[in-house]
Amino acid sequence: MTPPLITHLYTADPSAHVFSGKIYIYPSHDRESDVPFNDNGDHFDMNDYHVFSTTTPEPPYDVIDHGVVLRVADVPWASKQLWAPDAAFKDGKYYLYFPARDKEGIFRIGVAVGDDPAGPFIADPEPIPGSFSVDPATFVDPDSGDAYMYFGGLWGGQLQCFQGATVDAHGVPPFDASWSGPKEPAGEGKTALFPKVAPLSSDMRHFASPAQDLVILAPETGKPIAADDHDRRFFEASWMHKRGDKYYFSYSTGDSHYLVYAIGDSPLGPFTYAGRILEPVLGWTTHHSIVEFQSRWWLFHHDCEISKGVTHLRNVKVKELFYDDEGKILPIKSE
Ligand code: FUB
Repeated sequence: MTPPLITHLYTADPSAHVFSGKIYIYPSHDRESDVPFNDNGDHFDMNDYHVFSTTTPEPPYDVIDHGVVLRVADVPWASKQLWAPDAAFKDGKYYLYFPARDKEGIFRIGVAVGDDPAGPFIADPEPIPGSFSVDPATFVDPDSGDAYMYFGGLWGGQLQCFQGATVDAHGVPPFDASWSGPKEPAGEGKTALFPKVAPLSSDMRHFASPAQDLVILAPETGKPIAADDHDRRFFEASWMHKRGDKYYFSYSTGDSHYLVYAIGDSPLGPFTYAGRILEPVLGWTTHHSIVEFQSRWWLFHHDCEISKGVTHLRNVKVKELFYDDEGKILPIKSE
């Protein structure tokens, strides 16, 4: 069994990046709460972020906790629920991206800026215009230097609440509260909802153009994944990495509990579903990142080993990831 990487706090949703020759991990900081469990994830009531770093993804780990780098109280527009964050580096600055509910209870995505990968980070006073839902994952293309944000999460993450045909000045449909709760498109002939992608502007604090669907195709039909295909449809936990000239978009299937991936030739898609990365783990959620370190590839993810299965009290783990000769990820079968 892979040992937890961090044991003195509950941590989840690890976004790992190599900055200055070290692995920095930007996870959610889970905590006990008295909010009742529900399908909306209200019990995931996190209120700050820590940053961690390590020089080895193999035991014995040497993880450093750099302490609290941002609190919900430091974010002028946010009310609660600091969910899965990510980070990026560009032109000498580090950017921490994070979802939180705004004062109206709607999830938006914020950015906080710092001079060091270990923080601290100062939050912009407003969420990123045109952002909504949860789970931002930022990808800076190692070849072009272009930056993109991928985001979205169903049910508690509210992605299904933004389906209208009309849009505001930022290209975002109005929030439709009638889709709140465990709802999503379903039925014969219906297409799944897709994650969103937006190119980031050169200041890394705005979308250069409105977010668009990142379409995921079924390999056997070449058509978009069907809404009822819960073993393969996008639910949450976007991540992008590039290996060779191929782009790999990976994600969680939510209520079927897989980590899966799709391959494409452009960061904007389309992507074709390519298979599973990780089977269900202990706990409801599964969420990850994939990073190359010293010419080997690593899957950071979480499960609920330390809390013995309490869904909102999770712990980060890391496993080596292998590819076959055709560039397909070899699925990790079990612990
Ligand atoms: O940590 C809160 C939520 O749980 C994340 O935003 C989801 O991806 C799931 O891991």
